[in-house]
Amino acid sequence: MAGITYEDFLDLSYEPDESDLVCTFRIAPAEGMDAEAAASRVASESSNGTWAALPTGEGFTDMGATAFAIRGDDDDAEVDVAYPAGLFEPGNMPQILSCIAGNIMGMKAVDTIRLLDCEWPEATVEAFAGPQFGSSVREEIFGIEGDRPILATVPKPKVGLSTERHAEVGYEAWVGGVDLLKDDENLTDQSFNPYHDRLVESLSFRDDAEDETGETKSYLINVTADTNTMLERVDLAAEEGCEYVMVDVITTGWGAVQTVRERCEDHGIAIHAHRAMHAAFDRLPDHGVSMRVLAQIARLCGVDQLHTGTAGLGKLANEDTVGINDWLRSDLYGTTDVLPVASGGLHPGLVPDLLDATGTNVCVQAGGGIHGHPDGTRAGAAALRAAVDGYAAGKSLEAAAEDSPELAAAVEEWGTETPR
Ligand code: CAP
Ligand code: MG
Repeated sequence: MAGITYEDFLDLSYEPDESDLVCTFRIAPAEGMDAEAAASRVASESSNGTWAALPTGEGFTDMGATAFAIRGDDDDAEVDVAYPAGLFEPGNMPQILSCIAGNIMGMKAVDTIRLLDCEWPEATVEAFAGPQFGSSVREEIFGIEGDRPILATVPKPKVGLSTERHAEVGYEAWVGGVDLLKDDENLTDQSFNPYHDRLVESLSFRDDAEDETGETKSYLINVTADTNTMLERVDLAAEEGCEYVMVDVITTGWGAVQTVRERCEDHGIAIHAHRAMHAAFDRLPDHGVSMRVLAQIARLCGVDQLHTGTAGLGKLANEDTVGINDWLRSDLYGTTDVLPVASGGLHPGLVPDLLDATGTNVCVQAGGGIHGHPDGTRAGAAALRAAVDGYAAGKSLEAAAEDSPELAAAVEEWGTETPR
């Protein structure tokens, strides 16, 4: 029967149009399948084909993708696939992902498949809101001039602290020298620390900390929930005077992130994106969706800050922090950048190596590395601040520690080692 078959999705002479979305996959074809056969099946299933030959003709517009480049061999191939613009609903990230990272992740034609990278065409990018503030939060919210990262902390233990104790820990950290207090990813509206009480209490302590230090302090409350509840929480946060909210963007889902982004623009507040569960997609090197692509999606959907790891220095496995951060700052048809957040097992002794790797246009976030300080939260925050101020002033960690007993105590406690 004439019609669409898998062969129609492979054309090694095809040159992508500038309106095509080009995706690069790493593919391990299944037994008995060569790279070309696997590549054509991936292009087919992710656009408009299926296992059976299909009739075409009147009333059909061809939205087929084309596998146009194959590198490597039949065990491990890198494949470029071009998707025509008309395949996608403009500005609908869930729909795009149902194509390029949908059924193909489970196809029997491949043993493993990983979406490594995307080249986003201009019209596709422009259909998304993109970030409102990006790295300009450093100046716009905090008025930080010069070469120092935003410093953030998350109270620990991550859940279980009462509202009052949580807010007091935040106060100690602010006064000690951090800029931003953030909730942990699994703290939302539990009975031991309800959302609205925490919001009001924390902002009251924030005001005290600002009065005491003369610096701008801010609080990121975690609004993560179903979409309607998130919108209510965003409204409340804005009404009470927050500059930011935090969303667990992977567990929440990108459609909800897009909706929250719109509401945040109504209020002029920024989004801090926590990436809890990203490793379910990106940890296995041969399968899933790379953190690079998740970061691209986050930028299109409009988050302002995004966790991208610690360049190998922290407690969690992370992939290519520096390359991802470069992408988040790269020119994307004039789209605002995203401020990378380094977090997970950081402490003051790691600051010089971290900032050497990431640069200073980042947010440095430490939980245990502040609250686990032998002299408590305030001293822990002072130690982290001394480490970044020392770095900005061109001092070695040792020299900075000579001027700061808190930093000296932190280095004595944790050295410059990566925790596990
Ligand atoms: C860090 C953290 C963050 C992780 C997330 C935690 O605490 O609060 O959620 O950094 O990882 O719960 O682990 P510590 P990533 O500073 O005490 O490690 O940034 O890689 O997404
Ligand atoms: Mg956390």
